[in-house]
Amino acid sequence: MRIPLKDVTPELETAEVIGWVHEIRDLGGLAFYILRDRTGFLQAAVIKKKAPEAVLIAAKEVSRESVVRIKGVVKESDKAPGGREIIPESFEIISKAETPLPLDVSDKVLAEVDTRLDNRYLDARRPKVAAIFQIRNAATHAINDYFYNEGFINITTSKIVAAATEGGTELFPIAYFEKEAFLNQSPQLYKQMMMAAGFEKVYEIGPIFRAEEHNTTRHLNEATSIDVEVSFADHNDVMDLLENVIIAAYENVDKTCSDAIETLGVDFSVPKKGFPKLTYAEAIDIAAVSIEEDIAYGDDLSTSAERAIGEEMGEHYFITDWPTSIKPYYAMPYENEPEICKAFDMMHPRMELSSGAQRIHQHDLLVEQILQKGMSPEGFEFYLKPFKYGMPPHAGWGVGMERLIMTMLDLPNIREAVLFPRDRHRVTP
Ligand code: AMO
Repeated sequence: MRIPLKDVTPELETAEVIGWVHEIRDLGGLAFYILRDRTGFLQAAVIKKKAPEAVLIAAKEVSRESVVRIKGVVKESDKAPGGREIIPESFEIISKAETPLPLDVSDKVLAEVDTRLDNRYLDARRPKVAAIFQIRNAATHAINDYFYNEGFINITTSKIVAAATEGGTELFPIAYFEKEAFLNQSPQLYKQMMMAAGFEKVYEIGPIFRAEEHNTTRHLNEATSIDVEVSFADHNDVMDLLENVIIAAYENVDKTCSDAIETLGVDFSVPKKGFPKLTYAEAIDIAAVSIEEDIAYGDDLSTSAERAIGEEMGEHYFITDWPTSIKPYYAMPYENEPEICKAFDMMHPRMELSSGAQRIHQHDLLVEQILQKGMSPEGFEFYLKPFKYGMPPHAGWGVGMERLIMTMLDLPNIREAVLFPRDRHRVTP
């Protein structure tokens, strides 16, 4: 029976292992083969004068990144990774890798991001890359658990849609028989409709598609959104929920991924509850004194503005009370001051992680806001109708999964947090 490499110890005396040949070091009379599987490394030492003939033949023929099966005696060894090594009695090449490799898996030669993404299956053999996806898995697991334990219903909504949710521009049109259709930018309209359906607390973790032209280190054309909607809740309630979800994700990573964090060598700490809240007006004031370009009340926050405010804050924080004019039509204006609305962004010092709001639940006010934004209510009929038949007050948010992982692990590029990124130039692999 095959034993995971991390479980190979001298106490076993003998072991059968399968792994990839991560490194080969031939010292003449002695050759080392560092095997790798998803659990770790194991050194195989072939002593040429003592090894069986069949072992010598395979050991000579094998190339890096081939898959091999080795049976042999396990011994202590000070210099080997994990303080032990295996002395092969049999050495079988299960799948030989061609040479040269498209990418160096042992990290001796660092490849360009494009080469790495073109050969993602090889890139993901690198422990530093695998660690990111172990961590993403732990974060996703914790988020699903949190919602399940809090009584949320996990929903799956269609990604083929007839209308824009976040405004008209960033849509990918698709060929859908004789109809006009698009890839969905956000489950926004659907999660709101499920409030009309009486589900009360829903969430979805799924793809969103944004036809943004710009190619940056923090935008993808296909991203993963963690979307939430809650009835009988206001913006403050869902900001509180958002903090809890973020902290739950960090806590599970902290608890279950210490090896992966060590592999990545990142400075990891769980954020503290009670993220500070800045109003949009306060945020603009901070940006205005810190950045060179002009910025005034009513402007969107540019990347440099976000960075300046982030530096000042130094931890996760919220920006609240946005001008109604620059937030989507569905954000609820304050009753006594309708120029500002109950929308918020949740920020990491490096970038925006989430947007959310208490939503408008009154049909006529919603139609008014859609018209105000220069959009046409006709295109939204399926969405607007539920607001006429008993729509509860509700609030929600969306968090970008890749940005969450990118900021959690201080990754330089959002592409590091997704297995097969889709960007302005990439649709393969
Ligand atoms: P918004 O458009 O701000 O809000 O998106 C929410 C979060 O999703 C992530 N995100 C992206 N990540 C990578 N690449 C992209 N192109 C991209 N676009 C968005 C970000 C962002 O903060 N319907 C609202 C949410 C709501 O109010 O419930 C929405 O989609 O982390």
